[in-house]
Amino acid sequence: MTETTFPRIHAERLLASLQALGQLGALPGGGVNRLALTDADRMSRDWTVQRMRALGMEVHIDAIGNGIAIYPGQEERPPVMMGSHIDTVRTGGLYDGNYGVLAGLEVIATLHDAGLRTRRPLAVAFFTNEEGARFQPDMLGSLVYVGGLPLAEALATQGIDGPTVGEELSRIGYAGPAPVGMPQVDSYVELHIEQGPVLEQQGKQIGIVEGVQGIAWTEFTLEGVSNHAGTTPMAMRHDAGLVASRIAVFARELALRLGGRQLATVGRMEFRPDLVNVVPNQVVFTVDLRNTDDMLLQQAETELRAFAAQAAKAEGVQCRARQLARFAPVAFDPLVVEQVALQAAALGLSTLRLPSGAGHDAQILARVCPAGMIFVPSAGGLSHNVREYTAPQDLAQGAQVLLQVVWQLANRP
Ligand code: HGY
Ligand code: MN
Ligand code: MN
Repeated sequence: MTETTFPRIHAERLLASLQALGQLGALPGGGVNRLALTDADRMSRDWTVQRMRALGMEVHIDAIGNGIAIYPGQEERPPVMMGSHIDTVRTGGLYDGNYGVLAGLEVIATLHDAGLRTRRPLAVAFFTNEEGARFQPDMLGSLVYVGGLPLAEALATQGIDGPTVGEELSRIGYAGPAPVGMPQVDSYVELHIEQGPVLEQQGKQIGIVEGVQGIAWTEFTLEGVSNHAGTTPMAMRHDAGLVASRIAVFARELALRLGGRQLATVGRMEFRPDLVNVVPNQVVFTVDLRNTDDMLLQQAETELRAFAAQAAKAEGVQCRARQLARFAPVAFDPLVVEQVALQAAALGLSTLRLPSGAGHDAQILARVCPAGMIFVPSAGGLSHNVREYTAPQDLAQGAQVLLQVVWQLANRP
């Protein structure tokens, strides 16, 4: 097919579906709170499964709650899969994850309306707990799907609010009957907002994503001695709060000192007993380190843990570190990357090749099949923020590139 004969996606239908899904877990002032396996996530799953079935797709829910819908092809072969996630962070937007799943369904609807079938079947998936906000690690559902995390271990994972993945999956009715890892896929294409400022700053319409940077999440637990804020001399304190603060400052300074693409974020920090007049005896907090260079990422991890141990010792505080997630940098397959470049060019869209700063299910699927991603610009580079926004034209263009990429992949010899 040349670009003049590809069916065109229906932009209005895609935009309307994003708005409709965005109502599930909607926050009063805008944005979405749909933490994995909450009731809001259940509602979004129900809504998405209903749309998959309305397109005549066969829907499978597997034992970790991944939803995989199949649009049969002319031949019985492994499908070309599109997908992403529909769980969000606590202050999420309409597009992170949701856009990739709904654009996949828009591709199916467009082909269905045109009465078109590809040689290989097509699949659209939503993966459980991509965000890793409530349960760690992130990309948990796709990791189980590719055999990177045993199902039992994933189900036993306890969330930051108490219940385990298994308990919550059962509670919301998404502990599915399908075996994990099925169907095996031919290739995987994930359409996603960039979530960063690069495409917008460079005035580019499509990101040709070459890979994903490395991610290392560590949880620190510091145990000091609670004491009276008014009677305890400074020299007698074992202040877990002080040590946590020093480590947080060190993490920022470490990223600035290493420079390049090194990133460091302290996103969670819980003091106990968390009272104005008590020297905290315990602090639990997280450090998120990222880098496209795995050697530098490992150096950052080593320096961080060494500093944490030394700062805790100096204050007479115990320090425990627990790895919550670690993913090495991933390079996507040229089969997919070059198809994204070809189809974006065929549509006359300006492009930029770049790595992904955010983690995605595509980096996990890349372990079992050729995988790649398509980015569209994020206004102001904002994401994981209720003001997350991508212009309708960009959303539509990205979905059209997705349609053409999967069409070529699914019809190749
Ligand atoms: O943390 C990430 O990069 C992704 O949003 N889970
Ligand atoms: Mn995402
Ligand atoms: Mn995200």
